[in-house]
Amino acid sequence: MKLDFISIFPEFFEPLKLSLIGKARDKSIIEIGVHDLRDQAINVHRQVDDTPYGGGAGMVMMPEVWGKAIDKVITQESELIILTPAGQLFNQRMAEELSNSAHLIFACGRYEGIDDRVRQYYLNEGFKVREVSIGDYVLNGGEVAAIVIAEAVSRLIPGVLGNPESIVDESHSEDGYIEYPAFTKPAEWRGIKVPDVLLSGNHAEIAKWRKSAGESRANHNQ
Ligand code: JBZ
Repeated sequence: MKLDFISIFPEFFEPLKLSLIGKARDKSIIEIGVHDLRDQAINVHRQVDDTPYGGGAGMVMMPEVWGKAIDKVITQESELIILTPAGQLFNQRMAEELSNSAHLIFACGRYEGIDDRVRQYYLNEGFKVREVSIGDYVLNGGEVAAIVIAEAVSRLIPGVLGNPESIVDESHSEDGYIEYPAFTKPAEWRGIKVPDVLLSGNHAEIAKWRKSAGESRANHNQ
């Protein structure tokens, strides 16, 4: 899978050199491209934003600049992901869908967003386009959101995770499923004991306890 990130802050993507994603890049399971939007500016000021038609606060990112940047990386197999707080909420089901894609392009906006004609244009040209948000809170731009999505998606690609079994059992692997709490040694810490059943060796009882503990954890986190 190829992942391209377009942003005015390419340095935001340095963490993708680390850990499992870094290793997957070394193994060529995933390929990552980071592109400075400002390299596609159309004037000497290297301007990427302008005042909104209709007035109001903030600036809007210019369609000509985004069009040039996207045209450089897009192909018939690309999916264009525009990060915006107005987008569809990202979840594990969307991560699974996106993990089947050969090429994801993350358009990371700042300011009040990207001129909507960019979305309209690539949709009209027949490309897969989605507006996505990672949650109901305010961020300064799409970069952190894009990294969240890239991590959730890339760990679903065969060969990225050390132990692929963990994928099927973990929280959110099915809608509403929350994993049971975990314990390791010592059996008592600061006066708090590990539940006896987990030390019993009775695997049927352990499975029962874990199911119930996962359900109550899901409930108290509501
Ligand atoms: C997001 C226009 O740039 C932004 C600004 C905030 C923002 C995003 C993009 S994506 N917040 C979110 O997913 O919450």
